[in-house]
Amino acid sequence: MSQSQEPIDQATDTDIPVRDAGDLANYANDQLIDFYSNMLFVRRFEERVAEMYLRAKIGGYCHLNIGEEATVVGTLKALQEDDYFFGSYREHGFALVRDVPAGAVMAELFGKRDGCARGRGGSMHLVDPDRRFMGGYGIVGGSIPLSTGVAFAIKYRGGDEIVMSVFGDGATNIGAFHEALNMASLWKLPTLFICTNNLYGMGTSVDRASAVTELWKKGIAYDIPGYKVNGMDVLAVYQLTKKLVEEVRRTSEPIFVECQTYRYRGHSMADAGKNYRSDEEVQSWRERDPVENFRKRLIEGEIFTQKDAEACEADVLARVQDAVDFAEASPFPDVAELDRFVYAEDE
Ligand SMILES: Cc1ncc(C[n+]2csc(CCOP(=O)(O)OP(=O)(O)O)c2C)c(N)n1
Ligand SMILES: [Mg+2]
Repeated sequence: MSQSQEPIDQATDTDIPVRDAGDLANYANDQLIDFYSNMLFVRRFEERVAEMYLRAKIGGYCHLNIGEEATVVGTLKALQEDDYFFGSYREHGFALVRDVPAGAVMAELFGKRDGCARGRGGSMHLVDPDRRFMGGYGIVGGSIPLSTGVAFAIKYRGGDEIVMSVFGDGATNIGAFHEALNMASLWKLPTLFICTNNLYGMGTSVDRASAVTELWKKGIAYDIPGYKVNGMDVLAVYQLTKKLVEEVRRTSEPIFVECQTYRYRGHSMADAGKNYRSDEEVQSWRERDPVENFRKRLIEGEIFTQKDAEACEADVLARVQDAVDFAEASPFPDVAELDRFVYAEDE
């Protein structure tokens, strides 16, 4: 597989184009199909999560990645296995792409014992330290200082891993975001900060909440280079992120990326997503659908056929069903164990 050798120029003014995709020819067929099947898997998994929520199999808060699949897949696929990932509460898709077993993710959403947090965390607190998937956090911006702390630990012990820290547009208005970016820059910590700008923090649009609406600029105040990418195009996201992951690893200095994306559904399962945006707006983003458009592109580019796409769909649906079956079969945690994991246990 050969990557595009185009230089990556840093965004330095307001006129930067939203970076668009590389050529299919720069990728091996297997990799393109892998990107597609991962995006489709996130889409179908999340649709099933919504259904399971309405069937009261899942309780509490529940935020879906539907619409954001290109950003989820394009960013995470650029990370190496021993790199660390931190996310927000909108993290189901990231867990799946990080290869946390889908059954363990669904079981966690069901609050079951075989969940990836043993049924203690639920939707917002998926975690899998073995895969360096460090969560899943309910506090907006709360994971950003933690991810910076892990980057400090890597540097302190002389490792060559990096940290990918993913958060929403709303999180960039939180004090902890600014403190963490300042420290990451001052101490040159290997962190790739990724902002998923889906235009809203709950029902509040970016321009009502943030004095600076070009979010990629927010790192520049701390001398952190900023980039913006079309977050609806998996190749555009992957191509840029891949280069920046290696840049962070090489220099041990932080970089900031804004992925312009959109969530089709409401903020959470409790929000219909209709009061603060128009149907036309949602429709205009649906026309840029990352999954549909990529499938068309792969068929037109003769990477796979319509028949292959159907086989992929069937395989994805079967795997989602397996995850649901696994979650159903798993028991709830024993009530007698309610206070386990609150304190460290002797070996
Ligand atoms: C510190 C804090 N303040 C407020 C909330 C309530 N809250 C939950 S999600 C959210 C919006 C965050 O939006 P954004 O960062 O853009 O992420 P998105 O949901 O769009 O992925 C808010 C205000 C919270 N969880 N934590
Ligand atoms: Mg947002």
